[in-house]
Amino acid sequence: MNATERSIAAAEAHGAHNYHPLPVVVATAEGAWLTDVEGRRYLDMLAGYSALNFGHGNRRLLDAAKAQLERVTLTSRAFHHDRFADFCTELAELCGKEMVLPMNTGAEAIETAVKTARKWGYRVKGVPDGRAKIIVANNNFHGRTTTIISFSTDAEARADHGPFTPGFEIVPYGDLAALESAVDEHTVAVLLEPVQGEAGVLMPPPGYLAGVRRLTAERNVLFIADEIQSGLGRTGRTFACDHEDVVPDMYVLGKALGGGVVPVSAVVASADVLGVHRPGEHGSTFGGNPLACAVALEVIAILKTGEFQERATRLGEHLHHELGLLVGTGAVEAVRGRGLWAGVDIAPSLGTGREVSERLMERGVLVKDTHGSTIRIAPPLVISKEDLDWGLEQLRAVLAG
Ligand code: IF1
Repeated sequence: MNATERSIAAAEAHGAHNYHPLPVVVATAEGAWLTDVEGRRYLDMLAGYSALNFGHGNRRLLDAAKAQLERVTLTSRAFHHDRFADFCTELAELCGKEMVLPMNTGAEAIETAVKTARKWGYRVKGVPDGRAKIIVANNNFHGRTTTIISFSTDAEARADHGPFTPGFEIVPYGDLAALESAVDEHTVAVLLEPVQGEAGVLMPPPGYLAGVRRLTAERNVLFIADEIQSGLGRTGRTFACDHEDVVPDMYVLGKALGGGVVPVSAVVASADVLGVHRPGEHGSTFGGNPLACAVALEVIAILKTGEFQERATRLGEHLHHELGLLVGTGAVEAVRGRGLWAGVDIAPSLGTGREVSERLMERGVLVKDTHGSTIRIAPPLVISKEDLDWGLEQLRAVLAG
């Protein structure tokens, strides 16, 4: 057995089988490129599901992490530390909000947003205790905790994980009329992805986000935008909501906020909303730790330049132009997305998304399928036009059979 086979065999023997990874064992990475244990190189067109927007081994992020590693990495929130205030101040400013509640994973931030909305409902809006309702969209993906899959429409995510958490209602994504009729006096929030990632990079109908914003403002309901995957430059703006000039009541952030170096997530909102939390009512051992704050502060500084949003816009236009040429050729049935983010529906006759991903892997490109014959394309935003074109060349070659 070679190093790849040995590593995979051991992983299968001792790692739970909650994933079915492509048969590649990554050893090092730099920019948009990965190198496996055999020394083979691959173009990364997944970027950790948008956690690696700023590329592998980003020098600014590694230097920020290394400097902090030598100072202090964890204090718990039992004490202050000297990066926390700056992190909260800078992130709140980036979002145009007043307060930040830091966590670690996206799911933890979603759970924090759910708990915050319910608490706001009882303590501010005056919803009777235990009656708070949160409206979500079908085909959502917000994480994998028991409460979050309670409002999932994905049978696989829900199977054998019951009993489920009540207090959620599901409406069709993009359907404002359905949302309007679902909002009632117990509704405390609407939770949406501004672009539905796992569903296959589904874009909202034009005006939908603005309509949700108007409706929730009128009905005193919190609009929670899950920008964990769509945010921080991926679609060409700092937030996907920016494309419709929509400002939600709560931004839920994760993935790229930690630069692909450390898990960092957060809920960002006004003091009226996040001010509902009192000491001891919510928290996490690692939430807002010094290392996380140091890296996230560098991510925020990078985002403030606008450089990556501009790259995602410019290269994204090129990506979508090239992918658009494949539609109608018989190989690709549809392409969706914005910026350096695309969902590509491959003609099922050519294979499943997994099969296409395996063929791309053989040509040195790594992507991830979502459902059926859809693959997602989401490279690090540092990718060069030449590398993007080379990746597209491999896709055209795979689709040509
Ligand atoms: C896996 C999917 C993507 C997310 C949005 C919250 C979270 C995610 C919009 C939770 C996480 C990850 C989870 C990862 C694969 C990936 C994923 F396929 F699962 F659905 F990107 F589409 N909101 N998405 O996309 O954040 O707790 O993971 O930090 O679970 O396999 P997390």
